[in-house]
Amino acid sequence: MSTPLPGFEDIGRLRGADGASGRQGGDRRPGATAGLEGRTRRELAPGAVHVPGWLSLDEQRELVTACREWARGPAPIRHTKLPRGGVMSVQTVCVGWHWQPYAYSRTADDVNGAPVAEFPDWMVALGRRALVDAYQDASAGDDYTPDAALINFYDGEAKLGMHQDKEERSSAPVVSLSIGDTCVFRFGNTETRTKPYTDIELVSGDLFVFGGPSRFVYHGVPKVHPGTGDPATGISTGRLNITMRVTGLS
Ligand SMILES: O=C(O)CCC(=O)C(=O)O
Repeated sequence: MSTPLPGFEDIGRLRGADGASGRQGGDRRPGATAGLEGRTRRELAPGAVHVPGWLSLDEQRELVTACREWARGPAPIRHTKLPRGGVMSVQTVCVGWHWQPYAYSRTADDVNGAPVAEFPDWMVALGRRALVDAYQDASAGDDYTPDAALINFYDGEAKLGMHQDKEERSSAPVVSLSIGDTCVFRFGNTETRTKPYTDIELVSGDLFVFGGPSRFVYHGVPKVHPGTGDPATGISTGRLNITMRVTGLS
């Protein structure tokens, strides 16, 4: 078993090949439904699409490895402090641009002032492929160049309140990838934090895209189901979520 990285112990532990539970196994490529019968692509609202089982197990493992590196720093993962004194239960590290309530910057000024890690080309490619598959349109990703990602880690108690992603100066879609424990994802409306909303389960490997008329919908994570993830992803406990965005900043 790998040694947890300093300061990153609570983001689960990487397990070696012998640690694979096999619970998830099978073909996890886009469109595959191994062990997850009935979970198929669904458009929740115009522009908002859930694609279950989109990431293969290998892709999830690779993303976990990359996120673990980013979480180490130079601007390490942290519980974000809110302007009124609260602290988010979710832990977040950023790539490309650093987000702090409620703006983006190139340095992590509310952490240690370090420059944010560069947004890698492979993640741009992943974001483009996500749009093609979510929207079932071969050209949907052509103009999509995400330049910021927020990487959130949820332990069994963490939640994320209803909010809009609106610090970006672009209305390009948000691409969301989930790894680890299953959560309840609440997808609401553009007007209020309250009903009407739809609760869906996001399972490890799921893709969720919200763009077009759904881009500024309030959304949140009211519940994580501890112990539901597959340690073979590289996360033995907890949930990782990666949202890619286009900031529209230069
Ligand atoms: O964890 C999730 O699924 C949602 C994350 C989110 O809403 C955000 O980072 O703004």
